Amino acid sequence: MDKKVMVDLLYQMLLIRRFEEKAAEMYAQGKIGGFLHLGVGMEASCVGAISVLRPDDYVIAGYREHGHCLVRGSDPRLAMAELFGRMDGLSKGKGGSMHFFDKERNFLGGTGIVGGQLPIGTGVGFAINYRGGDQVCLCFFGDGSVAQGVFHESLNMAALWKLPVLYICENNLYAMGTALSRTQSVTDIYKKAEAYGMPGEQVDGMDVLAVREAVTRAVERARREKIPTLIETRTYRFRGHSMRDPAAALYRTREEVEEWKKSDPIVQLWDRMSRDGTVSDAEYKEMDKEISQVMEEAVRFAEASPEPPLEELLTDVHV
Ligand SMILES: Cc1ncc(C[n+]2csc(CCOP(=O)(O)OP(=O)(O)O)c2C)c(N)n1
Ligand SMILES: [Mg+2]
Repeated sequence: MDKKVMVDLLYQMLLIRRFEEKAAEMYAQGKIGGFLHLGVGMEASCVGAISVLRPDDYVIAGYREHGHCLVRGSDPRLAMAELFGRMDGLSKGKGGSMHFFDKERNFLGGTGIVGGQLPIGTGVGFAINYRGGDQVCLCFFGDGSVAQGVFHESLNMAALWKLPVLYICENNLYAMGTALSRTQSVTDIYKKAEAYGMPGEQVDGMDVLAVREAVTRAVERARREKIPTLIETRTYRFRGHSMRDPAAALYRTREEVEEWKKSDPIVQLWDRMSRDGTVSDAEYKEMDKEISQVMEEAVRFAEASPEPPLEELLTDVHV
């Protein structure tokens, strides 16, 4: 693979990791209120998938969406300001962690309702066809969404109406504190595609190159032939469900977490690239330093941004 692409994938994953580590730090200092769900450990899934897209394609995701938005190209300063609840944030500081939105980048959220993005993503696919476009929509959701009726309704309609949508289930094996095996009779999510007559594929969600490859094939199918696909990325969150679940020790063992950390997607790609001589130690350190500066600047920007004024209270509100 082209060196530039690999370096970019590494950069994007590290950018997301450092953004979220900084967010956790700011949350601990009381600078971020409300919910904060981090995807530390899951970066390969959104980076591998979204790196395939054209700028005019669409992305929609759930509430663990910081990475999806950043890899789409949103400004980390605006993202941090959103977490801080400030006026210059991606959603004018009124959405917070779960409601990032970036119209210019066709990033359609940030959804707090589990599975809420599935019918919306399906509608985006319908709109693309209706307008005669050749864009695709990547619709990301967690394994917890699969138990929702909208998952099944959406897949059925997408296959029936030939919608250019990729349904990407980021299967991190837990929905809050509930293991997937306690709620699903079939835990290989990709197999559910078969019931709706669309291709289904499971991919190692800790391997950014594997995700990119699978998504490249599915995007081509959606763009050229209007065939939707269900992709299951097997992944893991290294931290708790949200910042309110820091230990995550009650529903999974420490050993399990440590085992998954061995396949950290950033370390994996970095190991591979350093073995191949694609990136030197010095280049990696330089990249990390540059990203750390981006995060410092993002925090400065967020702190300097004002809170939304009272007049904004009822703007952009859908009733
Ligand atoms: C419709 C609905 N039901 C319940 C909740 C509460 N809730 C928030 S997160 C969550 C778990 C979802 O897990 P999953 O889809 O696997 O995503 P993950 O947190 O693992 O990324 C639940 C049940 C909600 N937000 N929306
Ligand atoms: Mg989950």
